Parts: sequence; structure tokens; C-alpha cells
Amino acid sequence: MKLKILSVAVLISVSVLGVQGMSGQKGSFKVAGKCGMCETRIENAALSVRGVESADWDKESGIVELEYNAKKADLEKIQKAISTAGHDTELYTSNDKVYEKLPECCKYDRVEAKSSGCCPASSSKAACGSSKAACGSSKAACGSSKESTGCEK
Ligand SMILES: [Cu+2]
Repeated sequence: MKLKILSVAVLISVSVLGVQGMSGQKGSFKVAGKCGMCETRIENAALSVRGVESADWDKESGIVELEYNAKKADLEKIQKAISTAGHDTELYTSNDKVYEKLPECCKYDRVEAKSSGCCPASSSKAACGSSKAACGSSKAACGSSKESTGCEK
């Protein structure tokens, strides 16, 4: 009898662990941002994704640390949501129009060349010059030589 109770208890705890196994998945990635307002925006965007349990963005490092249910959410989805809110992530670039609407204090330096609209992620960065500076400063030049540089605009 005692053994039976024990095995039932074991069974219950195993199934509870099984369900929670997908919860509390940890992950982090870099998000561009500048101030406390960015922090709120970034964290809210992350939390808006179903399955995200906690989000903590650090202003200094630019790293957002997350806990989420891996059955419902994944890092890609979360990055996408944050980029939609106006902040560039490692995988996704925010829409220029959304970025422009951010308050002045939140206008962070756009992430790498791929986010400048000069070098789309699809084309090779190399095609647009290997240095970030070259790409950023030649946005105007890119416009006139779309074909040769592989630039977006
Ligand atoms: Cu801000």
C-alpha cells in the first residue's frame, strides 16, 4: 500500500515536471536601444509574445534576457516582435518608418550595415563594402548605384 502511494506520488511529480519542462526556457540576444523608455518598449514587446514569461533588457549591454515556454514561443518569434516595436535585433531589422517614430531619446544607432537599408540582409554585406562606416555613409551613393552595390535604396 505504501509503495503504491509512493509510486503514484512519483508519477504525479514526473508528469508535473514533464509539463513544466518546456517552461522556463532561458535565452538572450542583443537588442538595440538607448534609454529607459526603450527598455519598457522592448520588454513589453517581448512579453506580448505568447509563452514569454519574463523579459529583462539591460541598457548597458543591450542584452535582453528571457524566460519562455519553448512550446509556445521561440527566440526568433520574440526577436520579430521586438523589431516590430522599433528595435533592431540580431535577426530582424526594424522598419525604418517605425524607427523614425521613436522619441528622439530612443534613436539608437541602427544595427550594422544590414539594418541601414543600404545593405539588405539578403545581399551579401561584402557587396556593399566590408566596413560598416562605408555602408552607412554611402547611403546616398547607394541610391544612385543600386545595381552595382546591391543596395536597397
Ligand atoms: Cu528610449
